[in-house]
Amino acid sequence: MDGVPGLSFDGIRPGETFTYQFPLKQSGTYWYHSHSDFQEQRGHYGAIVIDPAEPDPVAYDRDYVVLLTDWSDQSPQDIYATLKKEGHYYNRRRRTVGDLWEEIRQKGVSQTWRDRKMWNEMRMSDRDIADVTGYTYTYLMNGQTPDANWTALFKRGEKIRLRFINGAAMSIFDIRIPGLKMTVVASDGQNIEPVTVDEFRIGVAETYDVIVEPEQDTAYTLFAQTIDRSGYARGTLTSDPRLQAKVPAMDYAPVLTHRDMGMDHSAHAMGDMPGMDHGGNHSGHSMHQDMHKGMDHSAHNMEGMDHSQHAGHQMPGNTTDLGLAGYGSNAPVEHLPSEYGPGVDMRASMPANGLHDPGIGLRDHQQRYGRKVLTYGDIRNLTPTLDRRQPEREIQLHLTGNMERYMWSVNGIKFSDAEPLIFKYGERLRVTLVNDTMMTHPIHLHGMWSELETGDPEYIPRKHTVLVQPGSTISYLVTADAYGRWAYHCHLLYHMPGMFREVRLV
Ligand SMILES: [Cu+2]
Repeated sequence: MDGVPGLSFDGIRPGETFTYQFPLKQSGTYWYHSHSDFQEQRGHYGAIVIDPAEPDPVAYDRDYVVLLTDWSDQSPQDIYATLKKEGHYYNRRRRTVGDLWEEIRQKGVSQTWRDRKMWNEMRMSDRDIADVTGYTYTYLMNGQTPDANWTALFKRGEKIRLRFINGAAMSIFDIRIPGLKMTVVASDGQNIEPVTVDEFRIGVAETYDVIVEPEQDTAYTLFAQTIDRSGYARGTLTSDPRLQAKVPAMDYAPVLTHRDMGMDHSAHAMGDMPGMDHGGNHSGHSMHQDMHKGMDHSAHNMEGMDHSQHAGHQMPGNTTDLGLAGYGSNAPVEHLPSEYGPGVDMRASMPANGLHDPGIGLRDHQQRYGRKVLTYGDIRNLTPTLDRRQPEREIQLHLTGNMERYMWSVNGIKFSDAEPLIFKYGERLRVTLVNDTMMTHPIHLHGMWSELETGDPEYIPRKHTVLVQPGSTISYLVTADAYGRWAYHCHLLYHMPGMFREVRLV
């Protein structure tokens, strides 16, 4: 019943009734939405909360659903057509003359010139964090605009469970409640070992349940700024409906770096790369291919690199720096022939492991603001791993695209040209996702759990949607335990037409 029209059922025609019937084996915070056309962007979604049959391991006095979405008065068909014509259309964060002087002050004239030339030749912008932004979106909390200020009440001393659901079409949010610690107790409906944070990122389709315990009779702002800082959703948690708290300023907007291109060998990467030919005949889409041909990785001086600054930095095929030898994929990252074509503008040559990466725009929040930010590496399932088998099989999938042409694909092949992925009933497999783009993609597998390898094989958390950081890898285990034809796709609505696979269980 985790169905998608065209794959697992025929869809529901106007005026028709369709009855979903399924044995309830789970509990927790979930949501539902239309999978037809772009209906989800039009508001065709809702929250689902399933109470557990047994006593809840999480103690709380009251709970609220906090459903985050993005609304545009433009039709979704218009938005998609606009993106197809100009992938950067909604990105109004182009560089200014002031930015140029600041960059020169920080990096010097020659480095600034080299960096800018590179971005221009790739026909990319280092500010492409989100495709669709606050330029057209209003961000909603439980259907309310920031000014309408959705409000929830509490009594001092209560434990409040907030069930955050990201039901947006295209927007990844960073959530915090100034003045309150949040103890994360569940993700994607599954109980996890409680972890206390100041801030967390929620990808499209993910859910996170947190417990907060306000100790004062006052108001707090529920603040959910988008990943590109082009807007925010906002609400209030208060002991008195007449009170509201200050709405914080949004944090600085992130800028993409070489790390996000899967070239995590540094800030020096572009500067001291002998044999790189910046001149001449590069068409935009082949820039990276040429760049990597020209790079002599073996000769590149790796000494003096400060790995400690890169939490979770990991060379492909080397898991020792995580202390997890034998856990996670050891397979080298290999690009397929199908990844070389006009639909792919970038391939990560040295992708980092995304497990301990808070994500672009959040990496320095601990240092800068003293905020503890949740990472996937912090998540352990509350109860022991059910399927304890080692994977029999490994699959590496590359998330690929061309921003300029607004084409998205898997392994360089868009859905309409792709063969289904075949899973065999009963098998245990490992999927490693390699993000060969500079966007953050929330990848959603229908029908089966994505058991995210966060570090402890005894307590593997089960996710239905996994954020894959730009230029990074992440891997999870899957037990193929549900016959059928399942959708497997990026949950960013306008990436979905291309970045999509059918998984067929045989
Ligand atoms: Cu995507």
